[in-house]
Amino acid sequence: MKFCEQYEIEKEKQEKLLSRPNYKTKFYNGILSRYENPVLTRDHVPLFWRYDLNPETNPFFEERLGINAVLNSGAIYLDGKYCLVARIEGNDRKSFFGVARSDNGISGFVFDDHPVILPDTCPEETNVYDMRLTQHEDGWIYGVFCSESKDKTNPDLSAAVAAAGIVRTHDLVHWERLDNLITLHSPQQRNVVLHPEFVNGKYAFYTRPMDSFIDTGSGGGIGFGLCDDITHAVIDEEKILSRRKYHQITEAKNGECTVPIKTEKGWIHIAHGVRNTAAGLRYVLYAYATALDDPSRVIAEPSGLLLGPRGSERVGDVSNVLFSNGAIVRENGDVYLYYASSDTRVHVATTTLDRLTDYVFNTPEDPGRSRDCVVQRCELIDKNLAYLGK
Ligand code: M1P
Repeated sequence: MKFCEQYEIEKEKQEKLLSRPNYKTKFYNGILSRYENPVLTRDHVPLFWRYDLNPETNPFFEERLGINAVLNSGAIYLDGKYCLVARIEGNDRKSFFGVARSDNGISGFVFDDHPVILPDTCPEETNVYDMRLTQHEDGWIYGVFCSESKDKTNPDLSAAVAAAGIVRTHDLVHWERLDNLITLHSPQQRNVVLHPEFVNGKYAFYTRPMDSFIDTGSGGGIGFGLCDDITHAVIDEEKILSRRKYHQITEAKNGECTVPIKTEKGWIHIAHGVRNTAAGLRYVLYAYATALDDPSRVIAEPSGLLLGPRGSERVGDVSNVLFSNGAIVRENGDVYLYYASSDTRVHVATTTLDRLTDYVFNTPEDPGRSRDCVVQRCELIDKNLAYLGK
């Protein structure tokens, strides 16, 4: 087959993918709707990011710079579009960011012509990923992401250091890089999220203190800290708000996922919890709420997971993982939660502020022991049987 023919075939395949509608599945739990198709995959990445389109320099129409996965995406509604800043992982394992925009939030995401080019202010930085986008009340859109470097103090080739990089923009095109966040008492940070409002006149971050690159070690859970100057952000004290607990979904580690969502009853947080299994780590999403007047004070902790990997979502580059970096809340109360499955592709789940609030404030807490869980369930059963007149 000739070069041009193959290009046309690939182009048509991609156009079909990009114009494919998306529908709710039959999944029901009253809380969230799931959708049939992922909203972003590696096949959404423009052909001209991957192929050399000149037949003279690429006679076999071979992919020159392949893409392995499109995953954990920050999300924001901007200029009438649902925008995702996706983590795109090349075949070379390095991640970078690309902005994809859609008119309806559930399908038709198209990448801008170029990936994001971050100012190169950190020569030691090897990899960047997982940007959370915060529309801050100071007028900027901030992106907080993981900035990863080789741990030069450790000869182990896999030893790395994770820090929180910070950029800001007004248009998702021009980005200003600020200093990486410094947390004085935590050697490593990943999954850092900037709160959208000032707290006591300061910038507030959700952190994830960790002793090493993979293990959180003594890090007790999701932290909260304040800093005066976002351009040279330094956090002294990190207060743990969502704690890891034995035999709960957060036992191995947890981390803030989306920017907290403001509701009349409190800030709703969506986070990920990780536990260990014989098949490796399992990542699920959960929710909790904090007080409007003090976003570091937990006021509701619904039991268990909000969203876990199901069906084909369970398989991918890092199987059994659901991870989120962003949600979009519309003025009418519609909520679009973007999540990646198995570190491979991005999906959307939709709900409303009313449903999410009802879930967070009316789902009972995890009582912590099987015996107490069965008592909790029997209370529900007995209430229902009485209601049904049995
Ligand atoms: O592979 C699952 C996730 O692992 C990391 O998350 P955490 O720091 O909570 O373990 C991140 O690298 C994330 O990107 C990835 O999805």
